[in-house]
Amino acid sequence: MGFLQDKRILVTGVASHRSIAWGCAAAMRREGAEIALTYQNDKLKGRVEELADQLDSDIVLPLDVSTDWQIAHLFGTLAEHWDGLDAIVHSIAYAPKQELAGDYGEVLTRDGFTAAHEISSYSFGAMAKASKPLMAGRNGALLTMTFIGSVRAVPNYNVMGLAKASLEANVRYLAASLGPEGTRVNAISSGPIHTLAASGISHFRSMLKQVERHTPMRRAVTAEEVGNAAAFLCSDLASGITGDVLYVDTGFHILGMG
Ligand code: 0WE
Repeated sequence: MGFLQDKRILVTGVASHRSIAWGCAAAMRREGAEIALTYQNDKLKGRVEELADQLDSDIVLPLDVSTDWQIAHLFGTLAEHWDGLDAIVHSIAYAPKQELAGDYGEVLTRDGFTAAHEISSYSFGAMAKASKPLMAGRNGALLTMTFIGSVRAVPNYNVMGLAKASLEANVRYLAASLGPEGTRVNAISSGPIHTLAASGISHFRSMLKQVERHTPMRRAVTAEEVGNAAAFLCSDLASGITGDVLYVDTGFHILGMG
């Protein structure tokens, strides 16, 4: 029996079989969870439905986090399928592409800042709030994905770094808020992974190569490895862990000069 047997878990952010969210959903299914997936737009719908099929799931719902009514609608529809929800994986981020290349002080705009924070951080709190009726009182878990650019100045990561810092603060405030309900809230800080989202980023490949050369384990982390840690954090095995950021990055964050 898997360690997520009989858990119902909503996974957002699946765009392809390389997605971190897919690594999470697959690991969670392997451990016995029932999975529901969301897709961001009609272009991704068919692909996500095929992936859901591989998880024996037919709960595939639209979610674009840029409006509150879509978030409300998601949990309304989910409640027609499930009478409760045990965990949510939030694997959603966005900044305008032109703000993820070049010098921070040159490429920053008000609109880019707003979009990055709204889509990448606010959406996590909004989902936590909207899911409360389904999640309260069942030892639930919320999980989001962050990156070391939240706490270090990573070249080109720019305004996404600010948004991830906000997201990590969101994890702590939500953990304090929802702890009394029995809901735990955590983040995984993943090392860089070559996903569909990453392929839209200039210099990503050279940065990945550099991490592979220097990180203690001399290789990039995989979506499967992030998925295994995600499955653990959403399970009762992690019942004493909340408000925290777990680095799943083949050790990169422990390095100093060298
Ligand atoms: O958080 C991220 C990137 C998320 C992301 C990706 C895109 C691509 C397409 C956010 N917004 C957009 N906007 C788009 O238009 N990562 C942790 C991956 C990443 O992105 C970087 C990285 C790493 C690592 C950008 C610059 C430098 C390093």
